[in-house]
Amino acid sequence: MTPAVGVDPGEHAALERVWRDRTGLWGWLTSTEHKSIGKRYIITAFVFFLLGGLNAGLMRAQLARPENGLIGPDRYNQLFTVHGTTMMFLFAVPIMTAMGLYFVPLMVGARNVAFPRLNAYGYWVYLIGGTFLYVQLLLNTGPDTGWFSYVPLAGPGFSPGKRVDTWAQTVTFTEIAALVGAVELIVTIFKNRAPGMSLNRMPLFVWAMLVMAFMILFAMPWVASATLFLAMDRLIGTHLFNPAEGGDALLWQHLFWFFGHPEVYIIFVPALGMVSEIVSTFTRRPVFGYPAMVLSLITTGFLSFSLWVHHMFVTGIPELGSSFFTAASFMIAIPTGIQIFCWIATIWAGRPRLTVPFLFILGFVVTFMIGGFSGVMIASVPYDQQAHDTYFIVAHLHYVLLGGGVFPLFGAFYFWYPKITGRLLSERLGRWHFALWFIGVNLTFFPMHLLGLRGMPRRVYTYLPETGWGPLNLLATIGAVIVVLSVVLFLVNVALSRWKGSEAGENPWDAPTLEWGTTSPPPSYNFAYVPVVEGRSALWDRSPDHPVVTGLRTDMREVLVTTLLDAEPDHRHRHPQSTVWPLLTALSTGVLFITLVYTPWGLVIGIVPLTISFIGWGWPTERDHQEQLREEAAA
Ligand code: HEM
Ligand SMILES: [Cu+2]
Repeated sequence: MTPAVGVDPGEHAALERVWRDRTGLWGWLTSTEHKSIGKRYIITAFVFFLLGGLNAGLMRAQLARPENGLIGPDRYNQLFTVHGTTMMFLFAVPIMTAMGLYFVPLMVGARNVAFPRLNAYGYWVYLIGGTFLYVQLLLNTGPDTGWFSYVPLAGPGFSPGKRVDTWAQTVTFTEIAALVGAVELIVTIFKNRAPGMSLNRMPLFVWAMLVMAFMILFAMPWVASATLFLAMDRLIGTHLFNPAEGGDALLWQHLFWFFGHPEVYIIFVPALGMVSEIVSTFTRRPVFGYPAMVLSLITTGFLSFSLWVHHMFVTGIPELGSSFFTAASFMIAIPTGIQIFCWIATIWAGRPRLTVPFLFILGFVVTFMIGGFSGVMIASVPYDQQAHDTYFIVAHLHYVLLGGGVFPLFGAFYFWYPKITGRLLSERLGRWHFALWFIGVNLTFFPMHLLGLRGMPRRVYTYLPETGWGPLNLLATIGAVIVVLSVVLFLVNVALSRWKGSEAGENPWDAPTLEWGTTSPPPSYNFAYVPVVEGRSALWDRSPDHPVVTGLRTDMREVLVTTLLDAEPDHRHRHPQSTVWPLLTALSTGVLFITLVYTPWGLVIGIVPLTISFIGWGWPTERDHQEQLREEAAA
């Protein structure tokens, strides 16, 4: 790789030597570089999106006409469960953390994430968990109790076999990976920002990632306890969820939704950050009302923890309680409303360039608002009692998840693809992709509102012709075909542009954030000279002979650690080498969790390789020793 303009070739060569991964397969397996991990994380999550889409396509094919015989009830149960589980646990949350793990270090001017080995571990654990789920689906032992696996259906009494255990362990794997990602993001943002990037100068995407990471930290432990309790009830005969023996079935729903509601905002909050970056770049002005934007993100994070009971309105909870959760559910519309008004103000005052990323943002606003409106409807108890468990809910949840998550993500792909690959995606194919996607999504999901109002329940594999649900279902399936076409077009675009796309250069969009201040793709060390940030829009506010940080060592991996509030230089830190131990530790974790599905002895068997790999992880190498000596000599 050639050095960036203005970088001394000697300096570049020295930095490359210490920061670059080994080449070949071994280098890939041992990499601890955030861009390498981030990229494979994004690709893996996208593959899970395609697999989840495949499940959805099969379901839509089955539902296209009444009494269709394509897929039987057992298969159908597995399909919607694996689809929901994939989309939520293996696609939406991981792809958001992955975007953070790739871009946050670049956006704050750091060389890598704070704990690079842990980062690699998180990715491998996630990959093993996802693969396990799909192996089980192919073996026809995929989970079949829905993505929230309610007890008592999911308990030992009604779901013998290993299907639910598979679900519980898949979720456990992804919890670990998500927590790892959250810890990485929080510490990197708090301690590795470039000098000058005080908290009130952080890009809105970084703020969104910070809020998301804290939400993961507070939400995941609840579902972790839930899946652990479920596994215990099933595996060693505890009765935590069994009312007959003093347990509590409703406890499951409280634990699950105390995580599950924040979960959708864990997907939505980073998307808000993406929207802000794209709006700002393509109107060429900072987003209007920075403090209001930041406070709205934080408020959304807090409020999202006070809504969970709106998923439980039909469980017979007291009326006063329901009213409280209705009010809270209405309230969450306020911070999102503020953000939308701030974007409108920004666009109003600027002159927007209608590039493909910007089109996806416009699509996001329209689609997400439809989902928001149906959300306000079902937040009111009497309406929810009517719509509960019908296709109205399926329509609503896809409008918010696709509108609030996938639209911004596609925008973000078009926006950042040139930074990752060095080439731009085709705008012409991109416009077709956008148009088909927008039409397809609305055609698939809008009719579901009507189906729900006409009484079609969710999670049914077929229906009678007399119900009259046939035509709208056919329409929805035609919509799904258009969605598939649009995604194929996207894949073609990605593949063609990889080879034939026009060269991006450092900053093709003239964007303000730091990641655009280095080559595309960035070198292994990100920045030859760690930048000093002079304003909220780092690149736009940069003075002609802008200052940089000098004096970091180039004969070993050394990074600058800064203070939490003002990002003043605090100390230097020796950064660990790449290693294979995170992979081995993840494999050991996999052995532990997967054998636990089949026998409680899994704990005893799995603890042995896990202990060995943790010891290996912490074992100092000769190189560590040498570097430590050099460090001491210099001090
Ligand atoms: C655009 C492609 C998609 C199509 C065609 C699609 C279609 C479907 C269908 C047919 C169902 C089952 C309805 C039922 O029988 O109850 C379903 C359920 C679901 N979908 Fe999607 N979906 C898509 C994308 C997504 C995405 C992107 C997400 C999340 C980010 C998602 C999350 C869910 C969830 C959570 C469920 C509920 C599963 C359950 O009932 O346990 N879907 N979807
Ligand atoms: Cu909710």
